[in-house]
Amino acid sequence: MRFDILTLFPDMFSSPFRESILGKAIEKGLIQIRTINIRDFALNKHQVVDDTPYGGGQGMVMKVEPIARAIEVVKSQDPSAWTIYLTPQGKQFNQEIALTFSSKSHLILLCGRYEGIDERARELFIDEEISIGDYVLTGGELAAMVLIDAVSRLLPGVLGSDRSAEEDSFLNSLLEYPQYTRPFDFRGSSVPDVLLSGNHSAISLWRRREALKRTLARRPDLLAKARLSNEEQRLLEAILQESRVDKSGDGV
Ligand code: 4HQ
Repeated sequence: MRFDILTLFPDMFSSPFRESILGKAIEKGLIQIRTINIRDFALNKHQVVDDTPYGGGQGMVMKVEPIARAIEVVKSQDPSAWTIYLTPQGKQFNQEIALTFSSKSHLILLCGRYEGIDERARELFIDEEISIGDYVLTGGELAAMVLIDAVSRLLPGVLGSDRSAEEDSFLNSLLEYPQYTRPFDFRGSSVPDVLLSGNHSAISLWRRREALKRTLARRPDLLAKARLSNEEQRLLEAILQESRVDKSGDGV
């Protein structure tokens, strides 16, 4: 899979993608990440890429021509490339969108700075607008990195093992169960006994209960749209029943 990043700050991308899993994926040729400096496509003498907004107001707007030329160069090499603009005004990124993008062969990611890009660049060259969340960044670069990271780890061979079943678990909308490793006792806080029991069905049952409890407590919105198995449904009923008993104060 290829990612072409259009940015005014290509250096921001060097170390995050050299490290660890993505670095290995690049070495193995599973993903290819290119940065393209939008400034190289400014034809004016001083390579100006921004200008003041029509109508006045604060800040600067990224000019349409350098963006247009940069995208057109990439698109002329591969007309099938899908062009994404990172913006808080876009559709909110999630695991399902990551999965959809992972089946594309070539993404172009446009990173805006300042007050964003000229509206005509969006209308004429952008296939889809994506937001990584409701907060304001200084530019689209970090958002592009988040997207590339989440998409790349879904590609075959990028993670060591086949994790597809686990990805399903998030798409099925449950949070993960708690994890522990050595030591058994840390400052008086110990690991739940069941995890040392060697009883695999008891461990699996405990984990499913904990995942349900955690999702209920922290992300009831996820639980509402979760597709639970019959057994998970029963476990959830039992958890809800327990919490009703706790609240009623019986036996206290
Ligand atoms: N920005 N999700 C403003 C973001 C952002 C986000 C990128 C800041 C675009 C012009 N991008 N520039 N949140 O905050 O994607």
